[in-house]
Amino acid sequence: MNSKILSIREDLASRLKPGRYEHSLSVSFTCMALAMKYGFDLDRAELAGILHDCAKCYDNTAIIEKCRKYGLELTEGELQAPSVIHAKLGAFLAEHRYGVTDPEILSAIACHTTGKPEMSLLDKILYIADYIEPRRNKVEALPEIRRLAFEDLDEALFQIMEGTLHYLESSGSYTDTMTQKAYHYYKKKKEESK
Ligand code: DGI
Ligand code: FE
Ligand code: FE
Repeated sequence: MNSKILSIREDLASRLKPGRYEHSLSVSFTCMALAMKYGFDLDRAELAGILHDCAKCYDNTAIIEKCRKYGLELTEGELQAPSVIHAKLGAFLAEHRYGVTDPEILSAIACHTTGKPEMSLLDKILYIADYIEPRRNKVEALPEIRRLAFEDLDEALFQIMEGTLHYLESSGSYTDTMTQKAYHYYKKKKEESK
């Protein structure tokens, strides 16, 4: 086992609410399961998963304050959809509080909420694991998407992006530019591959 992982877990268990910590553990194991299927390093997948929501120990106001304090620039869209910002601060904390230097892990944490065009394998694994982890139960299509995640990673990615966008639109939430860019990129890719 990666020696860092136990001390990171201990720290997160003391900072996150129990449900959020449980979700983080569940995402880390789901990341490892997807890494087994698609051939990615298990320790790196686990680390991305356990840390992905590390900024969620703060509320959105505190998250924005911390971004200002650490010089992390926020776009107008992010300020209008503040629930996406924990991903950016999370990547910063992963590096500066937890000592992660692996750029692929930091990238996966930074884009785990919105996705982005041209995602790496680890970016996709974390984005999908966050959505399908066994403790999640809010989305009706989850059983089908869980099965799909282990059959066709890109199709699962697309369906999750589409479902998230529909959900945000139907609930009247502002959708961040990156959420839209990511969706349109993968929609075009899917159409071109037909
Ligand atoms: O942190 P989690 O709850 O595990 O999940 P997450 O990081 O995927 O997303 C956190 C929330 O952000 C979730 O309720 C969906 C929402 N979200 C994702 N993209 C956007 C968004 N909210 C708005 N307003 N706009 C977006 O583009
Ligand atoms: Fe998150
Ligand atoms: Fe999460």
